Amino acid sequence: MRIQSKPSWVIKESEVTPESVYQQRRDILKKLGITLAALPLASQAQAGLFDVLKSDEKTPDRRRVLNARESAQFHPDLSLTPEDKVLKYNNFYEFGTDKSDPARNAANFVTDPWSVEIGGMVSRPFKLNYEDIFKRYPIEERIYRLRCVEAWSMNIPWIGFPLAALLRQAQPNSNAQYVAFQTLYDPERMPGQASRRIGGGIDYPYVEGLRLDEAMNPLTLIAVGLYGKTLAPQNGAPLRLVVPWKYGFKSIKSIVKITLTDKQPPTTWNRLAPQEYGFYANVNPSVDHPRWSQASERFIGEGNLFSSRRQPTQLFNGYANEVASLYKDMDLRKFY
Ligand SMILES: Nc1nc2c(c(=O)[nH]1)N[C@H]1C(S)=C(S)[C@@H](COP(=O)(O)O)O[C@H]1N2
Ligand SMILES: [Mo]
Repeated sequence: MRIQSKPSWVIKESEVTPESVYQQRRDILKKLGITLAALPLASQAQAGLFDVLKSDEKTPDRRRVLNARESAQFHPDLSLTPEDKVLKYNNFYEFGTDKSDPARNAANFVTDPWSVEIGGMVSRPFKLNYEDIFKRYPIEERIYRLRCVEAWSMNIPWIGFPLAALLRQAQPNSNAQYVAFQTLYDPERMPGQASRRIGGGIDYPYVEGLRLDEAMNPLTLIAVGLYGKTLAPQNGAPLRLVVPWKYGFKSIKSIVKITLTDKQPPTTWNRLAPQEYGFYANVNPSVDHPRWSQASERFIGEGNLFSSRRQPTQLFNGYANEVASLYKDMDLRKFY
């Protein structure tokens, strides 16, 4: 993996960042009590973070405040999508196919207790209980662009930890080349899994996959929160993947299983419409979806959806310096 001396997120966005939005972000984080930035990571992992989670203190929307170290590295100057849009404009077909469905239908989704099984071609398979995440992995805040294949995008302050940390702990063996992910399957708790009408005709559980080198890339995040709090159900509580250089459908929500394998795993959207959605799904302005262009995107920011600004799509969603080398000998039109 090649580490660039100057990552792309250091370069200022071409769009002017409205000062008010930037200031608002700082204020939000302050208000949420994100004050542990000065503490060394190890002591955060041992003390503060877990204590915060153990406390019964919950916000009105049942999310808990997370004390995460703000990472200055990741897009500190991006203007954010307002939190209410991140919470109300979602894709989570287990809770309905309309963008407004998940917020409503997932409101009472119970994610406690929760655990994830890590297994397959590893020497140390293990079961990770949700609460243990905060003891084992230092979490940090990273602002990432999220680019949906439907040509809209958001900038979101995620809280999480690199997937690589978890994979290293499982010790993938030398045959492992891919990582498969699986969402919870429970039709009683996920109405879209019980009804083809509500769930859009997907064969559940929702599954996704990455090549092992993609999974190990330092950008690839397991997110446990956003906007200073634990994830809302509609955003994939209690933990989901975030792969910022790929179309949003790769960022699988509410994960219960992670399996190392030697074969490219099946993925939900590829299985449903292979001509339209590939395994790689790298954001690419010059590889169009068969039914629409990917050259530009609607940025979901302040104001109503129809006034949102159009902006050019960036190759690998703006993360080319960090990930282009993963695909250097590949035809990106063929491996879309
Ligand atoms: N299990 C599951 N994960 C999923 C989806 C889904 O329907 N089910 N939708 C995907 C799509 S298409 C996108 S764009 C993102 C949306 O994430 P957000 O609602 O948090 O913005 O989640 C992805 N993860
Ligand atoms: Mo998407």
